[in-house]
Amino acid sequence: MPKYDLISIFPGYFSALDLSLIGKARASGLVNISVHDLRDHAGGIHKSVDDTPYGGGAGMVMSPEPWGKAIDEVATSQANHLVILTPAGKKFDQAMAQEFASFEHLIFACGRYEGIDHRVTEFYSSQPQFIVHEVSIGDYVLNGGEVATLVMLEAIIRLIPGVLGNPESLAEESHTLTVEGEAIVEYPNYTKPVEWRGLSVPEILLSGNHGAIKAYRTQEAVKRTQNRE
Ligand code: JE8
Repeated sequence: MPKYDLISIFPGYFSALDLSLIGKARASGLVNISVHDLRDHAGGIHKSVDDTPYGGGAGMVMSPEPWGKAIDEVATSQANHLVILTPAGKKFDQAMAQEFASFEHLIFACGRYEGIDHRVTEFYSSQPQFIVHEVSIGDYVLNGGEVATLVMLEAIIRLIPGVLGNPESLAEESHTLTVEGEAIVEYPNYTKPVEWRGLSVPEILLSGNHGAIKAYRTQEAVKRTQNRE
């Protein structure tokens, strides 16, 4: 079963991983998630994990020593994929989710403040049993890596065999749908009642003509894809 080790000074963020699909996947032994408090590896009576930046500048930088200890504690002799969340990282997308879903062990380093001393990236990149991935979930500013890790885990874990009840919904969904080899977004969905606040469900969806419905859905999905770009 795939193992995910999450390291953070705010382990409470990850209580959401007890819920819904991910909570069920954990309870049924499809994935193993361990949350680790970086402060357990902090030094001194004040348990500090940060310090002022060399070269000056605003804010604080996370010290490498607690990170080294926390990462070494969860490392195995096998391939360790170390994911370091940073706005400077490679943009996370569905292809990366698929790649990460194929790994048996991922370590997520969730920094705060101005981020983690860069020697953590440098050191583990130089270790043959580690593969370091600097990842960003998108071009907007977050306060740390925790929420980004939640986003990534949700995208990754639903791809693990057995996690989705209905594997058809995996093949059918957005970003795997294609028209002439191009990825298109989802078509719009409707359910009962057939009329709501003066708005009707498109007639064709009530027709029972499966060929026409498929063509209509593709046409609407292509429209949405074009409006988005
Ligand atoms: C982070 C982050 C991802 C994304 C990830 C990790 C650690 C103003 N400063 C905010 C600038 C440097 C980073 C500071 C906060 N921070 C942000 C992210 C992310 N993954 N897509 N946006 N932001 C850290 C510290």
